[in-house]
Amino acid sequence: MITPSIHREMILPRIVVLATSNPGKVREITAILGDLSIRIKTLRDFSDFPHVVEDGKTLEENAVKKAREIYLQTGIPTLADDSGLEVFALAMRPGVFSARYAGEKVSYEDNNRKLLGELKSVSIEKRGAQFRCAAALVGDDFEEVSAGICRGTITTELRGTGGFGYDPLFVPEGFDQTFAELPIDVKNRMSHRARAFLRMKTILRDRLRIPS
Ligand code: ITT
Repeated sequence: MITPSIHREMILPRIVVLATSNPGKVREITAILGDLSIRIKTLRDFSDFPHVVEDGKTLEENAVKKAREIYLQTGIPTLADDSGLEVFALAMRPGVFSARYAGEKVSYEDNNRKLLGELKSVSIEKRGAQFRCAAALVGDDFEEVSAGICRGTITTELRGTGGFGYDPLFVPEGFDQTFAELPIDVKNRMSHRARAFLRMKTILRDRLRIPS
């Protein structure tokens, strides 16, 4: 005979909090995890959540910190994403500082303009870059991290209106369009975030005992 607790595990989707205030990330991550039997809550579902200071030296440290602090507030297994753009000609900058490259409280446009300015005299062959994403999952007795990278080049002008952040400047390897010009399902198949969260799917299934 099936016991009530086992029965509940089999039929109720697990709830997971996605600890990001970036709507672009929410759209992408919910699509990437779409076939997993979980219910995703975002920070908007909670009236009061702490602002997490991102003072880690690496994307991994920041991702774990964001997930850990929200998990401690909610008691619900929490996912977080910390990502950045690493430009080879700029010694991997802006990297962990991608969100505040042009300063505190700046717009995506400000960051993109700054990047174009810094690369003004760099030829197209030397404009190689990569997006890197660290995904973290924190729960009762575990902290897990998975990472993903997507290589490409930085254009000389802004192109496209989709996506967010540096997407109008980033052409992924094997394509001619920027992430902001490509359909979102194409980005979601091969981006840094797709790669990190595809690995995270296996971890989620294992840690939260989600049936395949
Ligand atoms: P949360 O911390 O609330 O998740 P955030 O926007 O502050 O949101 P990050 O600290 O991870 O996120 O900052 C990463 C920055 O890198 C982000 O603001 C973008 O400018 C850029 N970025 C990250 N992923 C990107 C992507 O897929 N496309 C374009 N730019 C991206």
